[in-house]
Amino acid sequence: MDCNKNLEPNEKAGFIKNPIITSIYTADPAPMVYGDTLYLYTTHDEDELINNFYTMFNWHCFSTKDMVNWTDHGEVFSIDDISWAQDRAWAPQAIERNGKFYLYCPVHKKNGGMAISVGVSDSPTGPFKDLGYPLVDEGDWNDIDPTVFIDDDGQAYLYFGNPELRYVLLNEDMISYNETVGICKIPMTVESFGKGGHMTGTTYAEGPWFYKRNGLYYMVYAAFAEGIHQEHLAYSTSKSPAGPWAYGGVLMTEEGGTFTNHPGIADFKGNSYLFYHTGELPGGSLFHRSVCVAKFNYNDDGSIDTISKCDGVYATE
Ligand code: FUB
Repeated sequence: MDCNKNLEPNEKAGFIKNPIITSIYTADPAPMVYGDTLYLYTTHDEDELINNFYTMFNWHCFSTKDMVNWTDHGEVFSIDDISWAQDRAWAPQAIERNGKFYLYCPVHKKNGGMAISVGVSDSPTGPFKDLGYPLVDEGDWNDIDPTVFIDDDGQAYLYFGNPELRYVLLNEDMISYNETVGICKIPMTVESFGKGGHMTGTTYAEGPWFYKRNGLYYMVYAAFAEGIHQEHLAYSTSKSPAGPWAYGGVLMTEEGGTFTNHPGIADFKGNSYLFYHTGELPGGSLFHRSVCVAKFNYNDDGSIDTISKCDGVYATE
């Protein structure tokens, strides 16, 4: 489905055109609104693959003030900046606190397994500096795809994980967590994440995106339906930041055209946006993805209807 074909040539200047980044292959979009600007952090799929697998060494940043015109800030953090990392610069998320910017990034360690690095910068566009050691490192493969949120009471949460959803309570410094509470495991139940085809028997797979709206907590994530080996996007809600979570439904069907999909949600200048990725740039594949965006609305009860890939390509009032 090519939504952009619906636009007349003389209309395109004022409209979102997907994929929004066309200079390089990008995936795992992570929007962060700061001031009047939306910063978009992405992973970067290299053109040349190693061992026919995800070949990813750095994170990039793009910004916009109108959702149409994008500024490319280039590479802002890299595997080369993380002394203990080997490769797999996977899905990041950024947040600002007290004038500093924190970029949480999963990486493959030199001694095996995945772990989460945090890069710190005085600017949203970096450069980011790693701590010199992992923030979260359980010694297994679950520690990927961090999502960070600061609640109204000042408590920051870092959720992450594939196939299990786990979280830590970040300390106010944002570079350490409450080790007394430790790493909390969310019960992976059908009530919370729907009956599905991933390893826990639920739909939940990876790529969580945690936020709060009108007192309701949302977890949006990449998910597998039973018997379908391609990710769709789904969501769950909770009245508390630690759950219990209640399955909300499918947010976007398997229309991304790649094995993975990955959500990023942002409210910006009066509109709500879902960022995701597809394989739609020329040469696209499951290892050559491209970031896209759709505009959506919440229902009065906070639920979200399934979002189409074509929603919002006309959006920029
Ligand atoms: O891009 C590498 C990995 O694929 C991400 O960490 C996952 O969310 C999936 O998109």
